Amino acid sequence: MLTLSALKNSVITPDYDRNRLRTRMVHIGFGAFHRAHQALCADTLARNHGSDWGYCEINLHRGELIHALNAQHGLYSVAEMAGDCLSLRVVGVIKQGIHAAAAEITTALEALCQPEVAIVSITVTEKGYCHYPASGQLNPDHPDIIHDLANPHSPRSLPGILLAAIGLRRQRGLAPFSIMSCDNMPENGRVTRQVVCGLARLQDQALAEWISSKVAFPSTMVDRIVPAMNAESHQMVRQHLGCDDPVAVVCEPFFQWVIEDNFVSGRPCWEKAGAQLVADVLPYEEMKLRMLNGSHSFLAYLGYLAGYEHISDCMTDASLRQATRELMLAEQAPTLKIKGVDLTAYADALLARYQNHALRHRTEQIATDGTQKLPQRWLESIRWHLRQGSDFTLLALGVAGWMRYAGGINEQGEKIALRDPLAAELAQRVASTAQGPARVTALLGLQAVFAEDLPRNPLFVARVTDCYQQLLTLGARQTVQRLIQHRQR
Ligand code: NAI
Ligand code: CS2
Repeated sequence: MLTLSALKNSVITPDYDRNRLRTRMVHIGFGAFHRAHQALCADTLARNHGSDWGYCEINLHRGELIHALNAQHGLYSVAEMAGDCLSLRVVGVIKQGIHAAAAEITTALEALCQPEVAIVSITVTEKGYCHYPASGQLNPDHPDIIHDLANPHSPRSLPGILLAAIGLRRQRGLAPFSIMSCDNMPENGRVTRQVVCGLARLQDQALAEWISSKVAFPSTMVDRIVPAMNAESHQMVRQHLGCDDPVAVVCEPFFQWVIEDNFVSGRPCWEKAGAQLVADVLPYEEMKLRMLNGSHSFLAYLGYLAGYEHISDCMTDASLRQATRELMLAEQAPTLKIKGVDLTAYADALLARYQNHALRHRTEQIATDGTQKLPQRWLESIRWHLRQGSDFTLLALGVAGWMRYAGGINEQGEKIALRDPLAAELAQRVASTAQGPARVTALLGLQAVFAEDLPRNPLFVARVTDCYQQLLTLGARQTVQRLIQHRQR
């Protein structure tokens, strides 16, 4: 357990008065990313700028981390690693943690209804929004939404808990809060508004209208690579920290946060800690989602199939590295609207970040939840190319790589531990088809992912099928190698 007295001298600790902090922000989704990003940013503000913006943390699902956090009085450590250089810091801005499983749901709702709460931020992964990934609209058939419609006062979904809290605040005459998604989706504010208002419309039209006029849903672009912790990274942190910290995270030094400046009840001066406050986040979100996350997913599927365990291992393969660079510059960059950013320099900086071997970022981790990620990372770009009549071979290869991965058996004939909210549907489509064009057609039939247009586009279907067949006959490593050699001729 982390205690300040056990720490090594080199560790930076909160040197501000923690009692001065007020719980003005509630965060839902106390995962690795939030600990190394938004919470760290609030810590910088408290440390260097006298900010009193503190956090209450809510986890809707797993409770272990929340219990460990509370046992440490809200303290935990963040290790920034660049190659072999490490710096460790203890974050002190968290005042309380709540695990909102059924028994504690009232506590969670009360925390959200404290008068001074001005912002609710979110990192619950894409699947937490209970939406259709292709359209960003609420999926009313989602099991958690069905539950929340029947039990609006003890909800278990993100839209359900937000709606219940907003309803209570309105009833009690309290000011609304701003709801800020920090998940990797384009227009994450719009998606959050859609799922909350979508659920409200199914329950209470007047509340839906109140939300539309009173609650702000700022969008954000967030960037920092924060891999899942494992025994090895915990052991490494323990060595440098001086004690165990089950809540610790390891991350890269890079940090970026672009926030739509649209808050109804105030906000911290995040700009003092390096965030950019802008009127329109979408160009930044699209740049990051397509260049970074799009290339990450490409490396996740192709790299995993080629036998690479980590993103940094993929970077040692010259063809895969070159294919990733071309994917970013030839097939993603042209689709972007952002002005004033040197996209070649951005792509090269990403490749340099991917080389950070200290992060041990597993390809299998990034490969999870593919059905929730593909639309924003690849499919919108493919639609752009189809409209322009331009080449999208590498994007098609990415989609084929995901299909090969979703097949559930790797190139060594071993079972893949597929983790995806649509895993059952994927398995059913896989089981009913042999590997080959029929499998491609079956997987393209997932409307929540590919919508109606892409499966009907003969060029798209042909490109993906061709890449899929190559992956079956040549394997991922040789397919990528051949493609790059062919392009260099
Ligand atoms: P994590 O696995 O450490 O944490 C995920 C959090 O989401 C947990 O608190 C979990 O309880 C919650 N969650 C999962 N499924 C849920 C559901 N159906 N409903 C409600 N809550 C649910 O993951 P991590 O690293 O914190 O990433 C979370 C998200 O943050 C990512 O999916 C992404 O959208 C965003 N992000 C992550 C980055 C990273 O490098 N880890 C960087 C940029 C953004
Ligand atoms: C990754 C992201 O897990 C994934 O899908 O692509 O979490 C990525 O590490 C972050 O977005 C980097 O900011």
